[in-house]
Amino acid sequence: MSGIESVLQENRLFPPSPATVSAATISGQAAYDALCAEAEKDYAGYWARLARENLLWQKPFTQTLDESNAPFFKWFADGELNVSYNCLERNLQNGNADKVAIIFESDGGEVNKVTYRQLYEKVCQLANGIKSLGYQKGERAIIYMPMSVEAICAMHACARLGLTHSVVFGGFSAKSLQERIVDAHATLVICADEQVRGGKNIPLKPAVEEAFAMGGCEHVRKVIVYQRTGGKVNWDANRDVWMHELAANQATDCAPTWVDAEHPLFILYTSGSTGKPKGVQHSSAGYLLHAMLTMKWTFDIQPNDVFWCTADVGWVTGHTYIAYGPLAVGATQIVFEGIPTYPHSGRFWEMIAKHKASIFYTAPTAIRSLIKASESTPASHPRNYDLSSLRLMGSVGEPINPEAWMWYYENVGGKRCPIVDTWWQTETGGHMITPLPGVHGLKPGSCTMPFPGIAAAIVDETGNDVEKGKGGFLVIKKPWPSMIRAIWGDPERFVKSYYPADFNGKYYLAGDGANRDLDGYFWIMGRIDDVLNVSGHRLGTMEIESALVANPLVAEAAVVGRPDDLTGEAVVAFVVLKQSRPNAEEGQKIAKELREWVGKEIGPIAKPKEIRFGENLPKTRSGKIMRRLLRDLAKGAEITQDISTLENPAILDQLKVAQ
Ligand code: 6R9
Repeated sequence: MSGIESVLQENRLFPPSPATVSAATISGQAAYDALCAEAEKDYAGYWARLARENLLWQKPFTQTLDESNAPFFKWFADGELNVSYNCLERNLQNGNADKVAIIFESDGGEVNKVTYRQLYEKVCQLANGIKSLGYQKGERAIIYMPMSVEAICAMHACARLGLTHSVVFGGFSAKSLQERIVDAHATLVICADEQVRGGKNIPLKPAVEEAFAMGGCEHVRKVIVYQRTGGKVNWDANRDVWMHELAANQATDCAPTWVDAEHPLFILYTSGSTGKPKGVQHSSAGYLLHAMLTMKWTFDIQPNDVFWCTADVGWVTGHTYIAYGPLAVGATQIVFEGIPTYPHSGRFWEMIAKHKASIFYTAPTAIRSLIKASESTPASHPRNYDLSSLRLMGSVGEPINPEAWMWYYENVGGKRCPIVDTWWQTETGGHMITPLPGVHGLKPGSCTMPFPGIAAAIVDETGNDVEKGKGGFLVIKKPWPSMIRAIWGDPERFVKSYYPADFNGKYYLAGDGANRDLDGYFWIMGRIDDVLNVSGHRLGTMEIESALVANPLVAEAAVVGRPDDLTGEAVVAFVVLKQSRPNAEEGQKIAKELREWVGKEIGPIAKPKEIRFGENLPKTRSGKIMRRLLRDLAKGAEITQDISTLENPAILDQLKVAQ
């Protein structure tokens, strides 16, 4: 495993302060060890206890883990519950009815606070509206909306009725939307007229219409439209319904539809190493259990906290740590519509001060861009804001480099606030490896230790444990409640992707390389497959390649990542055109065109940062593209590897230059 055996040099250790330890829900090493020991001794019993203590069951489960059809595991399968009930009625019953659930701040800075009772009523009215349109448990709804209270309501209205939702990030193109509508066989689409980001209105509904025009979406019966801006939209009176009109005269109560523990709460599409995006299917009970436990143990949520996760509901982080986790534990949370740099790059710090956020959860890419901004625009430096309300901070989405960690720790957290660097994935549902603030000493850049009960390990190609200090494949050795249940419609791909036979078929293969230091701390080294991580967003190289070759000008394309100071990784595409290799000027024009094309095919996040043209791609005599070579070329590294098997060495010179 070359490249991930790097010996780590990070020796700084930040132990938790005695005050943090004594105040924390999981307080001290002994408390953590006791939980791990309990899970070790009676794995199913441990999760069963937690599921009984944390979830509200309509019908209690008697069976904990069903492994009879492994790796299609089932948890708490004969129990019945409703996820939205667990997040909303729970809070009406336990004295939180008038507590603020959501502090919403719009892109332009307007603030709207919603209590648990108001949220419950809004969700119920929308759910009743959806019911009145004839929708029933088991159908799928696509949600294509901006960050808003309404998007969270849409997710909960679906959950309340037993509809499986699939949120599509508002930055995805019409084509990506169409693929998801078709793959999920959705019958309902919930969207907005437009979204507002960085002071600009960006249309959403037209993308829905474009998606329909591509065909294959005939199963969609209705489109519910949230009026965000009042911008002009086309209207199909038979199909389109305004959300506010649909909800207006509905009852403010809506009895939940009880579902099985394993009922699919949602499908979320994510990039894999091959082909089209995978529809990651999650359960109801196991998923919610882990969302709650991690809110309680990782974020150590307390009644007076103001929690802020800056993710978008279009990603898994926005599902678990905005739409479900915080509500299930009765937290007050900030939901932000906009972007960190508008109207100025002190916006995050300004909002923390304004709303007195106490827990702040963001991504390394945001931190890096704000470091850069605070250097060029000193007024946006966190030191200019009162961040004394913060007590805990988190990081997610990609490895955080120690420099960014230190800056975050010193300048945002004032050296007082522990940082929980949480490693997890769309497929895992919630945190898997993370410090607990009252337990673990922190090392900048390490996600530290497994969450209690999570059997994380590092193995070699044959599935054997590697020694501490050595690199290998990150695996989870035992099934856990919030794990992916299936790839929607493709059980074979599920087994092949996550339980491949070469790792003896028993362990969940995460797709990340990792290293464990001599203290047992985990260090994530990044993906080992053809998945890139650009600004914390997962992109499959194959997906971008297929988008490129779908362009009439392109004969062949190979996409690799190269390290980028700001975005972690950047997309570099090597392209062979059907016409001859373009000169510099022509090349620039075509590169621009291809970038736009990829933006249309997938979404702006997938646009290659750089496109290089060659008469061919470097291939072995057997015709395989030499990707490792391309990676070296992309980062401008000297070519040291053996190129004797290369069919056409002359083209290397062409591919060295960016156009
Ligand atoms: C939650 C989320 C998952 C991939 C994962 C890994 C990377 C996420 C990380 C991290 C190092 C962390 N990743 N958190 N790497 N340290 N704290 O991001 O889900 O979009 O599915 O991405 O992100 O490579 O495999 P998802």
